Amino acid sequence: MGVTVSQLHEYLASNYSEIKTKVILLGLDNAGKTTILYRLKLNRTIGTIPTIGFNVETLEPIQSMSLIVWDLNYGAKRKHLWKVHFRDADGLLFALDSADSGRFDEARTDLKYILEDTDMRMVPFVVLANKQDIPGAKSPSELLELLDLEKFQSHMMHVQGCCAVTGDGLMEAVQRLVFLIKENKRQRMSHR
Ligand SMILES: Nc1nc2c(ncn2[C@@H]2O[C@H](COP(=O)(O)OP(=O)(O)OP(=O)(O)O)[C@@H](O)[C@H]2O)c(=O)[nH]1
Ligand SMILES: [Mg+2]
Repeated sequence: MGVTVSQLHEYLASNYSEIKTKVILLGLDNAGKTTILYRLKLNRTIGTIPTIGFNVETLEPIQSMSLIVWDLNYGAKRKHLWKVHFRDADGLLFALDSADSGRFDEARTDLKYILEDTDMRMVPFVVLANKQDIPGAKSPSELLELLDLEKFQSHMMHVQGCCAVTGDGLMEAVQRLVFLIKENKRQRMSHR
């Protein structure tokens, strides 16, 4: 996109005041969602057990801005319960285990299911290409191709490499998402 992280930060800080934004954090089980959420919230790695239900935390990626992040896992058979959260979502973080290529098709199917929901039609998303520390992990550009992400053209999107254990790439991912949410809102307003 040709924008540096510090430029993004400056831009966002100057354009937000007291806005509460809702973000849903989805992805296959074991992708690292809960580790990501608490690395962002606490700046440390917590020991996790598989989530049953959800975790929700408020993040403040920039001053005067609250990001309410919902980390959801209702189980493979209860994905329809995600829909409750789609209605008022401003953005999606989709976590992926970049080293688990055996499950990329499954991950893409879930992403398609989410993005094709009527309530998610205009919602921007960032793919968190997590576990970049694991040897053999696919890079963001490889994942763009392997998951055929450019097919989701009706959504503003970005793929961000990250590692929840060290925190590398996570703040960039959040800032990218906030940027896309803002751009999306601005474009929709100008089309009215
Ligand atoms: N090496 C490595 N391991 C990670 C990373 N992120 C998460 N993990 C590990 O992956 C496992 C699953 O992490 P969770 O955060 O529980 O995954 P989740 O997506 O919340 O899983 P569910 O709650 O079952 O949906 C844990 O053992 C984490 O420590 C990472 O970036 N690198
Ligand atoms: Mg979890």
